[in-house]
Amino acid sequence: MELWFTEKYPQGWGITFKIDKALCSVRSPYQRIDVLETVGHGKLLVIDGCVMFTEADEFVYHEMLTHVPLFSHPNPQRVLIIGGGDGGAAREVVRHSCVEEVFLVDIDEDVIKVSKEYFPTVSCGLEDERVRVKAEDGVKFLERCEEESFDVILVDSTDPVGPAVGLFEKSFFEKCYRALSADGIMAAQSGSPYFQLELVGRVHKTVADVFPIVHTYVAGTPSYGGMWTFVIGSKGQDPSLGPVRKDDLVVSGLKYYNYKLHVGAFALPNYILQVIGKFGSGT
Ligand code: AG3
Repeated sequence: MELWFTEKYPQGWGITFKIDKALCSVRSPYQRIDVLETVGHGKLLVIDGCVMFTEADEFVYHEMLTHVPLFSHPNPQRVLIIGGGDGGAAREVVRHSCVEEVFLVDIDEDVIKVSKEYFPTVSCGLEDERVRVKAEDGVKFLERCEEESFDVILVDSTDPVGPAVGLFEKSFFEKCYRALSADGIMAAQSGSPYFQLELVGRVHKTVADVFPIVHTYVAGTPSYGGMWTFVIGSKGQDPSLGPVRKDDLVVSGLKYYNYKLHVGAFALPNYILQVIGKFGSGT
């Protein structure tokens, strides 16, 4: 018997993996979490039927969510990750020696537990002594924190269904803005330009209502069916102009991000420029 897992996207699309065996299935108070051993892509983390990552290509998403904003900031010392309980984003953030303190706030403690048990090469970021992990609602955490508490905020959420809905709302981005320092930067995953084009446009415009400098950028993520988008909002530096720091981190083991790619990731196809309202503006 052959086992296959398919994440079903709208319009009759799907992303399918051949599965060796199912390793774990947890129903947390918030969502269903599954770990599957694939035949060709290592272990796969699935939340509510959506692919979170495979071991084979998680580096693309995690490096691009983190290093684009972190290298756009002159001196990121305090970083907040909302979601990201698997630890992949934290693993990338702590590569930056200027980072002094990282808060990781994920609503679902079970994601953290499952990742620690099944994905040690991803969850290792949570073990760094600079990282403080909190299992709570990111929106409530932001409401409590003082103004200008963080230099960089990263939103590593699931799709805007279930517990992540609030992480795509204007009021959430306003809270991020308030919690960011004067030259602070926020980056968030903003969906698939093939399967969720309306979402890509909506999130960009929502962030543009809050931050003075806003861009959408892309990366090639096979396990999400092709390209993926991220939105970045900045109070000071324009991240699309390229990295403002260059240190030896990039040559010391990153698998996707490099300085040229940082700039190149902001070059968008016309159909994406159209939905974010930048087509024809020369950007
Ligand atoms: N964050 C989820 C990206 C969204 C995937 N969506 C989908 N497959 N429909 C991934 C978490 C990794 N830390």
